[in-house]
Amino acid sequence: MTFREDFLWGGATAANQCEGAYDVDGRGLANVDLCPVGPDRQEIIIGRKKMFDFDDEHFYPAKESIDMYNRYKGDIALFAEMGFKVYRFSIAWTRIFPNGDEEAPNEKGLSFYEDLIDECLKYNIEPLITITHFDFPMHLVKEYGGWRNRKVVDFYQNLVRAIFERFKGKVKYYLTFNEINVILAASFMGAGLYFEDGEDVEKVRAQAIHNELMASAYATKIAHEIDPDIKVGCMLAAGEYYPASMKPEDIFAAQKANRDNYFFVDVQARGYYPNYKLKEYERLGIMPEMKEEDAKILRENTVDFISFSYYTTRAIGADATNYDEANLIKTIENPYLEKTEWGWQVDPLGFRITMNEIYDRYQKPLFVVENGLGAKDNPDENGYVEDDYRIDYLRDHIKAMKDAVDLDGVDLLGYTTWGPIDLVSAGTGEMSKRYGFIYVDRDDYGKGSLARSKKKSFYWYKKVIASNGEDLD
Ligand code: P53
Repeated sequence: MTFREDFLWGGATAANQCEGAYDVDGRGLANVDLCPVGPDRQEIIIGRKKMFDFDDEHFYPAKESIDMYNRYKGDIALFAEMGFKVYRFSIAWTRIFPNGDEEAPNEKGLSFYEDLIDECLKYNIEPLITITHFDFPMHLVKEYGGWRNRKVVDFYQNLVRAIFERFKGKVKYYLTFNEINVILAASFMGAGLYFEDGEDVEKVRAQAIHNELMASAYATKIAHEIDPDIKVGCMLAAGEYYPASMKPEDIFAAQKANRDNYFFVDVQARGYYPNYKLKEYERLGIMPEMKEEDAKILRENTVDFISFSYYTTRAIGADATNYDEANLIKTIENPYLEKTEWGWQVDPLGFRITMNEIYDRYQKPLFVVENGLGAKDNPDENGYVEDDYRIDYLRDHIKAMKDAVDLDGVDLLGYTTWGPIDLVSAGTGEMSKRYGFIYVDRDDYGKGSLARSKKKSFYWYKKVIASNGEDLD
């Protein structure tokens, strides 16, 4: 058998993209609540258009999402029916600390997640918790300027301490930040950063990144102190950059782009800033402020494993200008690859390449925590979807993952597909960009019964899990 006997098969979601119930049981307002569907979304999530409160002109899909806050028992029962070994979900920071800077956590928030965890454990599903999946309290945006402020590192420590203490003995796997490198592309959604005109964006961002890296190291430290059995992982939006040609300048551009992403993991997995980044910061005059203890904290608290999302590879050239606007993370068109309906390039071999690159670089266990196809579905009158396109995508990627394990010897802990149940898209806010094995009756503007139904891929994935990845037909 290719995959280890205890291989963790499952699916992954994020609080704001599935829970809804944005204002109940004391929950505070978060950045992710304020990202509307439609043409303004892009400017808002990158931190260029200000959206600090709801207005009447926009539709905000996270307010209700797919109402998993109220329906999680039924949804987890469906995951269990597919045979999930693991369920990756995230915690809404504002359920635990509604403003972010309180002294004591909100009991209703903690007990909601404890119930959710217990529901998983009932079916022997291992909970894998993302501590923050783009989530950030709006109070900390307005009063502290988001992750640019070092005080936020302390607030984050309060959050993780509350979580680790409460769930001790029940939860073994944690991720500190979802797609930590998304701060480069979407600074408001990824890190609560809004940029005023004339601000040195790169400088602010470098400081925010440093603060997040410190928060991540402190979380690892606190986790291991509270419960030595906890495994903490970092999480990268992965996908190798290919050079546009064999021209050395293009190769160099690709190396630079890859380093800009791996920089985060370099610090989280090795415990220190790589020279190429220190030199770049010096050159640009944007070296973040660091405290005396920082170097030691980073060095002593590296992650136990490396997790990442993989949807596609990217391509870059030294003089390229034809960047594809469909992608939040920029890429030029790769003529050798097909594209999805949303313009994401499909590249299963790139998955194997990416896994090898990460494993070569860090030599720590890997965990694939997102992969999948966002596509339009056409359900019949019973809500059944014949989603062979989704099955094909997943099959090809699982095969590539098998090769990475079988032929290249990558040490792999598990695989969770993105959005096992249809949910709101992070990039576009649409509901119609569906990833699920389970269909949810809801459209881009909140119409629909929210009823759940099984797609063809539901039965397929069940078989994949039951055979530990051997039966992919
Ligand atoms: P959607 C950009 C690039 C790579 C992954 O994305 C990204 C993004 C943000 O769109 O997000 C991750 O929903 C993220 C999930 C997200 C998923 O990929 O735009 O961790 O929250 O839903 C898929 O199709």
